[in-house]
Amino acid sequence: MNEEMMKFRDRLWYGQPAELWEEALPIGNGRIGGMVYGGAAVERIALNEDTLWSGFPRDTNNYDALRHLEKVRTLIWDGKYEEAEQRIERNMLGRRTESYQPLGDLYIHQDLSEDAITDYERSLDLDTGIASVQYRYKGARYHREVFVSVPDQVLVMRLEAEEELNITVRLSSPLRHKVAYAPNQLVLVGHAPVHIADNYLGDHPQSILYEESSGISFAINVTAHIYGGQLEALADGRIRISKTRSITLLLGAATNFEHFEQVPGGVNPARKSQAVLNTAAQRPYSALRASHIQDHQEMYGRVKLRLGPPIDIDHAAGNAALPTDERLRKYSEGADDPGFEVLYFQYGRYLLMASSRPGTQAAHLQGIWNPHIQPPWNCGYTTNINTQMNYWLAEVCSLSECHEPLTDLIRELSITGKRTARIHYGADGWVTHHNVDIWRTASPSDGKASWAMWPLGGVWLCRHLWEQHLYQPGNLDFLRDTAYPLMKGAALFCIDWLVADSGGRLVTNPSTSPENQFITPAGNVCSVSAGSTMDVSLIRELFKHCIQAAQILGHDEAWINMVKEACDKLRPLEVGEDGRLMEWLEPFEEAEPGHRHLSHLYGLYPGNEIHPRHTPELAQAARKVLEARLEHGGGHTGWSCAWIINLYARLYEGDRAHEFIRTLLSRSTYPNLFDAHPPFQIDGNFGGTAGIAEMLLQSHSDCIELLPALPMAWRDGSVEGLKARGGFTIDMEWDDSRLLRAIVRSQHGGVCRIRYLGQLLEITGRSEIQSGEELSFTAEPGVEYTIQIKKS
Ligand code: FUC
Repeated sequence: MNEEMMKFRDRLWYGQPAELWEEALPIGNGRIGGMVYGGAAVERIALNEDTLWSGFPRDTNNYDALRHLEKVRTLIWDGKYEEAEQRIERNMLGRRTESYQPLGDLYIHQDLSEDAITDYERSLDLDTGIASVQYRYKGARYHREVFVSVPDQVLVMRLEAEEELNITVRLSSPLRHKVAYAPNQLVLVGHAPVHIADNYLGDHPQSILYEESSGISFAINVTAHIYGGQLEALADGRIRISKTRSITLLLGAATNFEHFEQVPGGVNPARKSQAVLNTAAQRPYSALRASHIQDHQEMYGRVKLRLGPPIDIDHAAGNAALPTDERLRKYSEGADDPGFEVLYFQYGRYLLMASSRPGTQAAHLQGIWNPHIQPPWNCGYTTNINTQMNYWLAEVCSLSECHEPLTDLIRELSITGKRTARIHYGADGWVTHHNVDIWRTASPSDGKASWAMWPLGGVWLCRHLWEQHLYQPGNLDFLRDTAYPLMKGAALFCIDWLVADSGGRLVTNPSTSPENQFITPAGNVCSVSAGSTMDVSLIRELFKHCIQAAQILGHDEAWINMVKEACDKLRPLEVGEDGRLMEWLEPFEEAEPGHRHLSHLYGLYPGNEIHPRHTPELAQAARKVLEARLEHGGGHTGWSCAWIINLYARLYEGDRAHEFIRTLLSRSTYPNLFDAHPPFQIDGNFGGTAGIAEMLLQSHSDCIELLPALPMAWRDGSVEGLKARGGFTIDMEWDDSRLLRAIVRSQHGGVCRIRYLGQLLEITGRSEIQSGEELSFTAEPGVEYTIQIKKS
């Protein structure tokens, strides 16, 4: 590939090193993360390991909570919302969750003066998962590349130069640590705090509590391979490498975290990390690189997207050849650049691959990347939108194995959450509130009821189990052994949690609509009432999924009959006098009409209770909510904007959805294309990618819809490899806003109905395909047809 062609690959590139963390480029294997700054004289890679958290397992439940539940319910029925809220905040909440921690930094210092550097470029190639830095120094070429390997579980850096390299390698950590040079390895060992006293305030060491016997400890090990030259261990724990033109550095990292219920201490992290590093060190650089690229490309290459006409290298618009920061700036100023939107889409896929792989921890608010001891919102799992948004893209964008860590998190929460359900609410099943950490804290956090008093986190998470089933319906083992038991546990809690209102309808009490507040009849701002729309939407959906799952599995007839009965009695969605979908049971006025959460639109996206074809009145009422929120400044955080893209896609409003892609990328994106809440929060990246997919393909109702929300800005394009529910893979090509060609591949057989431009499509000449077979057709909208796909 020549240099001109390279510019058109899926890559981020810059003409100067990163100064800020939000300019550095992320690499990761789901477990080890690195932010590559790319300095020529001083390279810094800010490191993370996904099990390095503050704290240790402890009982965070509030044994007092249950005593207040009935009183709170009565206060709410009596309209004494303020009093109920106070009682909850004083008596029914728990404690703050723990924080994800930075691991440390790898520094490479080179003896060169920055002034003599020319032709500098650093980049991240999404297609290979390799970050590179190259430049000339006094005319000689220098090149460095770095990646984190899934197969070998190490970070690998290779430095090459036309002249002799003279470098020192140093490790450090913002946490308590020591560095030593053991034979052939630089080793840093350290400890995470057991508690961080306060967040939001920046890194204040005085508010950090260390207790080395109970917190998590960790190690980073670095070893170097040189080809000729010298390696010398310096007294202060650095290593100096000189007189060689090629160096390979391998970095391993580990903690002694074993399990959310176990006090860390049983394993020696340095030994654990060393063992992995020693195995990798036996393989030559070329083999490490080849296995990494193979693993990466097998997943990354599953989906290809083009927006805009096919690229003609000779006449390409200048955009793709611009450095990414400049490209972002031009785009933010209004330049049309659909190729940049493609880059953002693929970057979302890349980030999920880099932060969530089978066997690792699920991606949290910052994926796996974090330099702070007191990160914003503890870098936790916020389950009232953020954690789920991280996984909206997983199935449709063909990264379904990246979903597995979320399933593990749900499984573990069902264990801690069972105790919380019993202790806090005297309920069966399992429950989770809005903040979760590595210790699988399921109890409410402290603070305000508007965020903490929300026992529906587990119910929303269960949607992700059902989604996995819908995309892979052939995997009945998953449905029977994993999804159904967890969904049933969450539903058991809901059955106990629901209460009847005065009209006999089932609602929740107490209830909030995540993190919004209303004006009470007395004129006060309050968050607590009964039966918020989101609560009942979530519960209805879970009940329906349980009913369908039990039918497929032939399970639990008697229990399911009871669930059906409860489901029928749930409060329905209601439209207020102003034509908007109601957020609460009562027609309260919102305290913040432009609030960032769009909780009552759950049924439109990610849920499917509201649909422009099946429930047009509700869809119209949802549209009104959206417009009203936006009129008052809603959508102002990255994730909120990303949610809006998906909501407009579901309303078939492609141009409106595209407007918010532009807003997300222009207003809420850092130079390294990380999403800005602000501060950095990765959900907007993932939600944005999911939104782009949702505009091109939908499969949540009774059929697969091709190009359901295609904006004018994407008149031409093609996509390969998107996934549809039912186990289908879809390729499409379109031109001048009209579908030219589509290919449907089936993994599991089953019925496949396709809709395009509001019509079900005729598939010329064929009505049946076999499982595993391909079906391609020329799109001629107009005739209703169902493709029956037989099981092979
Ligand atoms: C929820 C949101 C905030 C933020 C936090 C991590 O509380 O309301 O905007 O994203 O999660």
